[in-house]
Amino acid sequence: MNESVTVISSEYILSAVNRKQYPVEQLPQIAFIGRSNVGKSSLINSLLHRKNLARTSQTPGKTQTINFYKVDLKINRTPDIERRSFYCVDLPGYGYAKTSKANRAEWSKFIDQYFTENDQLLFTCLLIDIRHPPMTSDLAMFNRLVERGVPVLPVATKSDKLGPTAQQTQLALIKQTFNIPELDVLPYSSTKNEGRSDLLDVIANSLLQ
Ligand SMILES: Nc1nc2c(ncn2[C@@H]2O[C@H](COP(=O)(O)OP(=O)(O)O)[C@@H](O)[C@H]2O)c(=O)[nH]1
Ligand SMILES: [Mg+2]
Repeated sequence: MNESVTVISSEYILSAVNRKQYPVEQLPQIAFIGRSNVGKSSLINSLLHRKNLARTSQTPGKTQTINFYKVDLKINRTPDIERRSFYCVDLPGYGYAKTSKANRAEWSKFIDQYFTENDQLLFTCLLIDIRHPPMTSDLAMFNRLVERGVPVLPVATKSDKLGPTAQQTQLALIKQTFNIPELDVLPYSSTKNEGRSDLLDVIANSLLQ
């Protein structure tokens, strides 16, 4: 069997601070969101096999932007080989302890603008650090997405930090907190690229539908 998904190319397109600045070209979108430091930039770099496309560890408090990356995939599903393009959309992180109320409200509006009436959005990866139970802000984000009808794929980052048994315990805990017995949480390690082919498969299936 030769079924695989390959990233042919990826490129940074633009950073937007409002809706008017979103790319003109209409492509399906897959978004990534999570608390700051959850490993979002690392995951995007790992997924796209790029060392430094999404900048890691940006200083908190800097202007928050929505970053669009255009990705071309080769999807090998015997007997067909398909090509598909999409935007990988890097959303600003949440959960800085130091963030003011005003900044939080601003962020909220900004994020809602992205999620509202976005026909191009296929699903959103909600990143949770596998070592910790989801926090209140994660649950709030999850509920916000569900309320807006956005399909969510929970991804447990930094899976290399735990052994197999502890991983299973934490994945179950995430499912329990989000109350999603029917959904799978995808473990991902950006340092080992574990979970990469699974995530590419989910993306490919979604693009082919
Ligand atoms: N061990 C390990 N460390 C990771 C992983 N992903 C991210 N990190 C580390 O976690 C920190 C935050 O990562 P970053 O990608 O900048 O997080 P972001 O703020 O969500 O974009 C950095 O020090 C990364 O090296 C991972 O899969 N495994
Ligand atoms: Mg980052």
